[in-house]
Parts: sequence; structure tokens; C-alpha cells
Amino acid sequence: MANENQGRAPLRETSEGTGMSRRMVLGSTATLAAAPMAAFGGVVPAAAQAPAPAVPRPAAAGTPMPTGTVVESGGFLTTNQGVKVSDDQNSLKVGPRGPVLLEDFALLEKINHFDHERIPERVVHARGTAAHGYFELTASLADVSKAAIFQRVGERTPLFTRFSTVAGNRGSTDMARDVRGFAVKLYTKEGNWDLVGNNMPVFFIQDAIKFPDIIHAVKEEPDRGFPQAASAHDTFWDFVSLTPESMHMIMWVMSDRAIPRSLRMIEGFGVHTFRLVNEAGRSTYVKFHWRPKLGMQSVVWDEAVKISGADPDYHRRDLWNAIDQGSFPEWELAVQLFDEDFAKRFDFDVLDASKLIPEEVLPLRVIGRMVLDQNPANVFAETEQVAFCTSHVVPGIDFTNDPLLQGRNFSYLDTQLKRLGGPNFAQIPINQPRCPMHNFQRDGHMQMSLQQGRVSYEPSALGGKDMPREDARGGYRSFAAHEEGDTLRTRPDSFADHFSQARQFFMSQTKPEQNHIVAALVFELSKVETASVRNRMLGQLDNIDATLAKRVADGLGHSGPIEAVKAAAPTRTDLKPSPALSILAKAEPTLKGRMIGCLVSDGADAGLVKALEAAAKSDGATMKVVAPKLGGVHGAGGAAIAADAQLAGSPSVLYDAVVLAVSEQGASQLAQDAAAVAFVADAYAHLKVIGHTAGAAKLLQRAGVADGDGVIAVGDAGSAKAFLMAASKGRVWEREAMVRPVF
Ligand code: HDE
Repeated sequence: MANENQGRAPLRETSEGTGMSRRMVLGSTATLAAAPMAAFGGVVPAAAQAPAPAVPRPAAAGTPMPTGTVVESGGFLTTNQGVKVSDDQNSLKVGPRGPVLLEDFALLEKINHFDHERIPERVVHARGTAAHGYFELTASLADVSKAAIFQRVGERTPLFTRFSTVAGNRGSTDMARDVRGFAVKLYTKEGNWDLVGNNMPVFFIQDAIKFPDIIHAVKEEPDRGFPQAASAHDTFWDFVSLTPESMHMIMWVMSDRAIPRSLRMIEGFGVHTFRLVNEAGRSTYVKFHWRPKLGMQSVVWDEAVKISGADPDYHRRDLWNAIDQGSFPEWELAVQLFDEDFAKRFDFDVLDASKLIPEEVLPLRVIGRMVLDQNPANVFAETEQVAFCTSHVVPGIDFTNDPLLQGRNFSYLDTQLKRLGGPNFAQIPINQPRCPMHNFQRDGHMQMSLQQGRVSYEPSALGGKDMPREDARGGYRSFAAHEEGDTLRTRPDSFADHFSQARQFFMSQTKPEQNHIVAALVFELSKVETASVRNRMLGQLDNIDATLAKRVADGLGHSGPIEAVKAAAPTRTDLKPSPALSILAKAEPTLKGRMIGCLVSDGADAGLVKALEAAAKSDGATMKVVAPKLGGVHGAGGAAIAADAQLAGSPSVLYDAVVLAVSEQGASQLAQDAAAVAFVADAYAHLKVIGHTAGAAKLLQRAGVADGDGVIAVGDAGSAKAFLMAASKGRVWEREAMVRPVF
């Protein structure tokens, strides 16, 4: 069968290519030579294995034989039925100018398949990017979980991780202000375990029944079809301003966590409280955390807006390039473990997904690491078709009564049926377990396995001793939780406090981070056309913190008092700030995985550019040379300096720090180029460290940049090091009040 999937775990054995190649003519009617189909990802029909001579077919009378580009070929094209295709350029006609015949099965099949290439995109998390990798256990969890994956230190488990935005459609921008999905499918020896999390540890709602509402509210408005991938519109703020349980999550999505610099630099959270169960059947509550080895980093909002134009694929390109170049992103897996006593003592209900347990209250235990070391071979087959389900758990991992989690356990299975077309989605290679799998589920759409024998039920004696049976000892057993109560549609009182942790989050942020939360709220609410929605939201913010509400009101130019919105429970002010909730409070100086943009001009010092590149590399960063033309520039003395990118298409928003390695004359010329001026002005406004040669003065002046904090003269290898040292500290936050209003 042609086009058989060649994923990591193919359903059937496929033949490998022999590397044999042939010449073919593109855009011509020349005959293709015989060679194995495996080069195209297909199974080699026996007849096609022997190479046939590459003899061009003589053109039939009246058939034009255009000459095309000669390229190497790996084998015959065939239809899906394995019939060799003689001509893939022209449909079958009556005479050269006559009607096309319905009997042209090759045409019909090709168009038919093309018409059905798309499957429904995910209702949420449609835009995603993914990678293969592995999980390695670094500390045993055998005391609390019997899961095989948690037993042997050093054991590696293959996995596939998909990152996503939530609100936008598949074609939207990577840089939307949004939660990032962080879904990991672990192919354990006891079956697949899907840890389907986000880069924020809490959620907007407490009960799954509200999920369609929050998603309808944030998605494009149904009558107009916009805005796309944006929460800054009336329906979103209408809903959340009426849904106080969202307030904690609102603080997170208005923070810089919602505009990450790189997917390699985000944290991940399982969000819900899960259970671990050990051999003795004892249950321990657990919260899962992924922590990026590169540390966390975010962009500033104006940068996010501009990156969306400069490179809407910024995150996926960054992840793909890093893996392609062998800089494998890595995360630690850590757990917060607690028992029923802790759950009873803790300030909030551990079943409430709008709350977190601060690390300072319950420390993290690091148990492993995840390394992403291989890009997908095919985005559709893997990234699109991967089917995560929260209900995919393995012995030793179990659920709690979190009403959000319970609803998710239905939704994910249900959604895969719609997206992937039937109940056999577990047979798609990316979804297959890597351990033996057998049961009596039969037939269905796209059944891929040749299910044999007359016995398709159990118990059975007819099948003999080879039939699969239950395993009372090793099989999955749900934790025997004691449950009783009346049947009610209600929320527990223990879920009623919606503001205390929202306030705690805000108070835990550094000054620049608090400023950004205020600015984000001002930006978003400024896009809301309905005054009553804005005002109600101010009332909700007032319940979080009066100063926060006042600052947002000032930023909006709101006149008059803020109208109170009744809260179900008073806001606690005794919760201690948790520095672990801040990005900046735990940021370590580093350039690892970061990108430096070096703008060059004719007459630049080629030696300096080389020295900068080498120094950046030794710090773990990459330097890209940006020139007015892709052909590069002539350095001082005529030495050629090659360019990686052209200035107009490579603005400074794509880099973490910039250096202007330009000659005096080059700077004068660049001062006439709006792209060069914006390169410098934006780097300054985005608080980046700017290195510059003495010759850059005119360009700096034109961009309105004066020497000062983070603007560093660079002339030789020594000063290049000093520039990189400054850049490793990240942004120059002191500059912010000079470049944009702080409300
Ligand atoms: Fe999801 N979510 N979700 N979600 N979610 C989906 O499943 C849903 C929630 C998350 O890369 C859908 O396969 C409900 C929380 C990720 O393929 C759907 C509720 C968290 C992904 C669905 C939630 C998530 C999804 C759409 C409220 C963080 C992408 C396509 C009860 C812990 C997975 C799909 C991927 C995807 C339902 C809330 C994370 C519709 C009903 C909380 C990372 O089934």
C-alpha cells in the first residue's frame, strides 16, 4: 500500500529504501524509472523492486513533450492501488483539445484524495507544534507509585510532546497572548500515559460544564468571525467579568507568562490534583510540574505584536531549529506530593483547578527530566493526528474528583472520534502504545489490523489458551475511594474564594511584571467597546486589589468611582507572596539558547564580527548577521562578511540582544533606512542590551538612543565579552519607564 505511514511504531513492517535513484524529468511526459517506493514513504510492491531501465516513452502522436528540469528519482509513481502512473502532468482527453474522460481513474483518485486532505482542526489548541523525545527517571517514586515509569532510576521512556496556543485557529500566530498547551504522551511499558497540561498551573473555570462557554467567549465572535487568537474583545471580558472564578487565571494570562519568548522556556503543569497509588494500594495526592532547563523568558507585548508580523511561526521555527541543530530542549519533571491531612489543612480545596499550592508551602521533588531530541517527520501524521486523552493513565496513576478533570476525561476521547474519524485512532502510529496491546474490540472505520479467528469476546474457551485474559494483579485497578452524598448540582463552599490567590499572584510579581499585568489589562479592556463590561471588570479587579483596579482605571482614563461587584468570599490579605510565581525573581543570567542579532554595513570590522560570533557561541547563544542585502557586505579592507538574514525581513524583535557592527559611513547610510532605524529604536524600546561600534553614532542618534544603561560600546574581543555579559542578564528593566507609560 502506497503512503503507508513510516512513524516510529509502524503498524506493519515497511520496506526500507535502497537509496537507488533514477533520473526523471519534471513537467514532462517522460517515463519514470523503476525503484523502490520506500523513498516516498511507501511499501515496495514486489514487481517494483527490480530496477527498470530509464527509457523515455516516445510521445504519443499529438502529445506535447515539454522539456523540464532533470531531477533524481527514487521510483515509480503509482495510484493508491499500486498501478504505475505513466503521465502525472496531463489528464486523459479525447484528442489534445477535447473533453476530459470520466474514466481517468488516476485523475479522479488524485483529486478525490486531495479533496479530503483536511480533518477538523481541534476546537481548542488547534495551533500546535510538537517533538519526540524521552523521559528519564532521576529519582525513584516507588514509595508512592507503582507505575513502571517511576521505578528504575536511569530508565528512559519515549514520549511525544505537543505545545499549542488555545484560542486561535490552526493558521493563527504563535505570539498571541494566550495560555500554552503542554501535552506529553509517554509511551510507558504499561501503556500510554498522557499528561495533558498547560504552561499555567490554574484554569479559568472550576467545573467542566462551563468549558464551552469560556471557549465560545474567547474565540472569534460568531457573527463577524473576528478577532482571531485574541482575548481582547467584548465577549471574552463579558464572560469573565461575570465569572469571578476566572480572576486568578486572568492574572496569569495578563502576565508575561502568556507571551513566552520560546516554547523551550515555558513551565508546564498538570494543573489538577492527581493521585499516585503504590503497590500497597496507598494513595498520595500529586501535582505535576515541568521546569525548563533554559529558565523562563518572555517577550514584551509590543514585541509580541511585531513578531506576529515578522514571523508568525516564531515559536515553532525556534523549537524546530533548536532540535534540528542538536540543542535539545530539556525540562525537569517535579512533583508536589501530599496526603489527605495536608489537603484538609491547606487554605484552599485541592480539587479546585483555579487554585495552586505555592512551592514555598509544599516544595517540589524533582524526579526526572524530559529531553526533546527529534522533530516530527510529518506534521499531519504526528502533530495533527496525535490524540491526547486525560483518561490515558497507567497503573499507579489515578484521578481525583476535580470536576474539571472528570469532564475532561469524557471530552478528549469524544473529540478524537470527531477529529480522527472513528474509534480506531489508537492504531495511528503516533498513538499506538509501545507495549503489547490486545483485546476484542473489533472493526470500525479504518480498521488497520487483520483481526483473526472466530473468537471476538471473552470469556471464551473456544479460542484456547492463547486468548488474552484479565490480569487481576497487574491490571489497572482504580483507587478504592470512599464516596457518598446526595445527587446535587452545586459547587462546594470550599471553592468560593475567587480572589485571594489572584491577589497573591499579583503581589508575588516584581515591579516590572506588575506593570505589565496592568498594561495588559489596560490594552485588553481598551479593545472592549461596551462600557458596562469594562466597568464590571474594574469591579472584579477591585476585589483582587484596590491599587491594581485603580491603576487599570487610570490607564483606561476611567472617570468616576469603581462600582463594587459583590464577592462570594472576602479576599484574604494574609497569603505570603510566592517568589516562585514570578519569572524575573527566579531568572538566572544566561545566554544559553538565546539569539543575538548583529547588524553590519560595508566597511564593518570583519574581525570584530567573528569575535562576537565566537564569544556568543561559547556562551551557548547563536549570532545571526543581519545585512541590508542577503549577499552580505564588504568589511573594512574588502573582507567579505556573509549575512544570515536581510535587514528588512529580520527586525530586532527576533533577537534577544543586538549589536551594531557598522562603519561610520555605513551608519550614515543605514540612518536613511527606516528598517535600520526601527531595528535600533525597537531594540531600545524592548529594553534590549545594544552593543555598538564607535562608527554607529549616527544610526543611534537617528533612532533616538543615547548611551546609558545597556547601551555598550564594542570594539574588540574584550568589549564583546562585556556586551555579552550584560546581555546575559536579560532586559534592562530600568529603561522601561523612559520608553512607555507605566500606569
Ligand atoms: Fe483541554 N481540550 N479541556 N484543557 N486541552 C482539548 O482535546 C477540555 C483543559 C489541553 O496538543 C481538546 O484533543 C475540556 C485544562 C491541552 O492535542 C478538548 C476542559 C487543561 C490540549 C478539550 C479542558 C487543558 C487540550 C481539543 C474543561 C490544562 C491540546 C482537542 C473541563 C490542564 C492537546 C483535543 C493537544 C485539548 C477539552 C480544560 C489542556 C476539546 C472539556 C484545564 C494541552 O477535548
